[in-house]
Amino acid sequence: MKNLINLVDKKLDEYLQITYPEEIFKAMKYTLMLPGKRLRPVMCLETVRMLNGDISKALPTACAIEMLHAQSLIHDDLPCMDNDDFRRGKPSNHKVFGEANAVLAGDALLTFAPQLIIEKTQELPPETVLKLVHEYTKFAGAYALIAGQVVDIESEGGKLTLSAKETLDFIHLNKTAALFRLAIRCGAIISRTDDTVLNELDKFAKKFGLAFQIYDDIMDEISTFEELGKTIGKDKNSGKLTYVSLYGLDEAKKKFELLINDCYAIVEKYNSTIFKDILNKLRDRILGV
Ligand code: GRG
Repeated sequence: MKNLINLVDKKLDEYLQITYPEEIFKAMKYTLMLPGKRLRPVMCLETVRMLNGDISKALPTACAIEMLHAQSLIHDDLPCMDNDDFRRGKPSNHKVFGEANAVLAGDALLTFAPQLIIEKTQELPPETVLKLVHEYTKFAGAYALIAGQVVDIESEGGKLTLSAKETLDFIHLNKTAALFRLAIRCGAIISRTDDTVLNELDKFAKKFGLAFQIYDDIMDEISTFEELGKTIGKDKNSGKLTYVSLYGLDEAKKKFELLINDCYAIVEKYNSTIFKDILNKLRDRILGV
């Protein structure tokens, strides 16, 4: 896992070159290069490895997905969205570079990412590269990531069109699971796997995404700034719709456990210590086993 994280960090730094006007590239690199868990690019690369593909062909895509993730964090922290002053243990992007540059840095990461997939992917047929860019645009856009954020903002204002449970699942399938789906689906596409495997891994990614969001919601209650690198207890204080606020801590833990067990059952069929390690880390932190 550590080797894959180091490889991703090295390639992120290499792909994103600073040039004139330096300020925008510095803002893009600031949040991108802060130490995140790199779960999405690692999952993309590990999917390729476990399906016997060549991870060098997946590096541009894995890094592009981390860029999209960084973009979503930068925009999510803006005063007009979640208004968070800290991210990855440091002041948020707009606190360092100002709001205008933070908006532009997010836009620039969002658009540079597919450019990277197109320019740097080697030894894959053009149809495969087109499929990867298609997946990227599908999951980044208004039918997934943006939809999740819109409904999240609406729900904070008390505007619910669906039931609270349906709203919460909609938000997190789109806001959180979408990028795990993107990462794993791209890994499967690069490995030229068949649709049965792709669909099974996609099912894993959806369940993992929901489990990860419940983990994130529970951590907002039980963790510290030092561990998470962002403001703690914000969801509770702002009356946000979360798995903990809707179901309570114990029920949220039970939901997490069911989802994570489903994830283990799928991963069991594949030979991946990295996926198991990720599941173990989340499970142990929440359930303490
Ligand atoms: C695509 C134009 C466009 C906008 C994006 C702002 C936004 C719309 C969406 C917000 C998505 C968001 C911030 C979801 C939260 C998902 C989540 C649980 C993030 C934390 O992920 P970790 O813990 O973070 O993997 P690190 O820092 O470790 O990478």
